Amino acid sequence: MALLTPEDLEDLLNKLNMNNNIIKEATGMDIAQMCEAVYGTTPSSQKVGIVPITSGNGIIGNFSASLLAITEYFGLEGFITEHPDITGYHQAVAGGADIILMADDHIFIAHNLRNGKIATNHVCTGVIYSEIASRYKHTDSKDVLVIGLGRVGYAGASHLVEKGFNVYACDPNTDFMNKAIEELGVKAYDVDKPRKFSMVFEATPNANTISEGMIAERCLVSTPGIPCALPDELVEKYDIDLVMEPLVIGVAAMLYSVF
Ligand code: 2YH
Repeated sequence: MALLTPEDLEDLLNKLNMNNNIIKEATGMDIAQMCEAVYGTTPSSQKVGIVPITSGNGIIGNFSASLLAITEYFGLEGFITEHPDITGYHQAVAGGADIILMADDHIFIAHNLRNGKIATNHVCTGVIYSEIASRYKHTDSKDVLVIGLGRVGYAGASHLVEKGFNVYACDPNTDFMNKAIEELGVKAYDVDKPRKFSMVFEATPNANTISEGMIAERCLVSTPGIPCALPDELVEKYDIDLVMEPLVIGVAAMLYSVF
C-alpha cells in the first residue's frame, strides 16, 4: 500500500474545495451530504483526539495537522497529542477525546470511545469513492467499472453490489479477481474486449490504469489512488468529471461512519 508523503498533503483544503465542486456538479450532493446519505449520521459536538504514530516508517509530516484541519472543516473540535504512540493515546483519552484517529503503515482507524464504533480508512475510502461514482447524474446506467480489487477496491465493489449495481471489475492479481467473483458476484472486465463505462471507480496505487477503451465520452472517474490513474491526454480528450483527492474524502467517511 502506498504511504502518503508530506507533498501529497499540501494545499489539502484547496484540493477538497475543488473536488467538492466537482462532486456537487456531478452528483447534486456535496461530500458531507454524501457521507450523511451513506452512514445516516451527522456531526454533533464530538471531540477528536489525533495520535501521531512512530512505528514502521514513522511520522509523516503534515499528516496529523491534516487530520486536525479535516476535523475542524467538519465543524468539530480536535487536538493533536503532544506525545506519540501509547503515551499519546493516554493523553487523547485523558484530554476528553470522543473519537481517536491514528494510523500506522498498515491501517488507519477512527474509534469512537463513546459508542464503540470503529472504522478503517481502506473500507471507508472504498465505500465513499464508489458511492460518488454510483451517483453520477449524467447516466441512467447501472453498470460500473471497478479497477483494482485490493482492500479499497474490494470494499467499494462490495458496496456497489449491495446497492444493486452491475459491477465489472479488473485486477491483474487472479486471486483478488477470483475472490471478488466468488464472494461478490462481480463480472470480470476483459481488457482485450473494450467496453465503455460512464462510472469508473479506480483504487490502485498505479498511474495510467485507465485506458481509452474503458471510458465513455462523458463519464465520472472517482479515485483515491495516488498517482492519478488517468493519463493526462485522456483527461483532455474526454469530458471527464474526475474526483481525486488524497485524504479528506476518506477521513470524512471515517468520521461519519463512527458518529
Ligand atoms: O498512509 C498510511 C498507510 N498507507 C495506511 C493508510 C490506510 N489506508 N498511514 C499513515 C501513517 C501516519 C504516521 N504513522 C503518522 O504520522 O502518524
